[in-house]
Amino acid sequence: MSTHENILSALRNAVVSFRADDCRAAAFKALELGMDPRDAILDGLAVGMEKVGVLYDTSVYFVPEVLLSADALYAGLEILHPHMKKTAYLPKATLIIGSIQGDVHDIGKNLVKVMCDAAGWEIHDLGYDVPLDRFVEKQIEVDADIIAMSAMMTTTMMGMKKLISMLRENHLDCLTMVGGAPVNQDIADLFGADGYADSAEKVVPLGIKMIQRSQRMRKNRRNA
Ligand code: B12
Repeated sequence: MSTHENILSALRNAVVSFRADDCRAAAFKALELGMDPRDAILDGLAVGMEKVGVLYDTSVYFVPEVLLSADALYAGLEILHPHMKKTAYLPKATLIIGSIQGDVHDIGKNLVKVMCDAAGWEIHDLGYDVPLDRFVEKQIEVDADIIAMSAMMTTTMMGMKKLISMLRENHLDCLTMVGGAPVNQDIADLFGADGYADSAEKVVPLGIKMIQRSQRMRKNRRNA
């Protein structure tokens, strides 16, 4: 196995076996060996957490183990995140992000945030269990290009549909992006979202396409 693979597997194992110290050590090793922090986060930490998800779904792990795994993931993320190279993507974007009301799951949302931050975008993170009104208030305050919503439960997912309607009712001209395990493209379309991605690494390319499409539509409307 290559050194690259060894480090990825050390990161994944540290998350799965909830060893925060090992996770920190593997993260430092990744940096020392010049690994792209983005790979270490997405192919190491995030893949480890996906494995934890399977262990939870099959009742091998329960809530305490999952919480400890999340702590290990965050220990590694804290080390890797500041080393991510900022790439000034165009167009520049302002983004509001949060996990929908009733939903405390924030790991996926935080990974999305890390990728957008590395793209040099301005981010307003509202955290988790965010009341729908709070998204609307923040949009009025900062006039973001995109509102990114995360939901990990079928129940909280419905809040996305409501929030999209609330934004339209308030005539707030922003793009909406949805994601999280229970969401898929069909649901995103049904909710009237402007974009959907199934993983954090797809969010920046998706956001760029959404903004460019919306700019083209505005221009066409002006010229019509
Ligand atoms: C970790 C976890 C927890 C942790 C959360 C810790 C935290 N800080 O987030 C704790 C232990 C607190 C927890 C609690 C609960 N959980 Co839980 N949890 C999970 C678990 C095991 C893993 C989720 C995770 O972090 N995955 C790893 C990340 C990296 O993946 P991800 O979140 O999917 O994110 C990726 C993409 O979806 C996408 N993405 C995410 N957000 C966004 C947003 C945008 C805009 C875009 C574009 C993309 C995007 O990018 C991310 C990175 O690539 C899942 C099981 C599973 N298989 O998913 C259950 C799961 C989500 N939990 C579940 C449940 C039911 C609960 C509880 C109700 C359990 C209970 N009985 O108390 C509570 C809910 C509390 C609440 N009100 O929210 C259910 C939901 C079922 C459903 N369909 O409704 C699941 C699916 C488990 C199951 N099979 O039953 N949970």
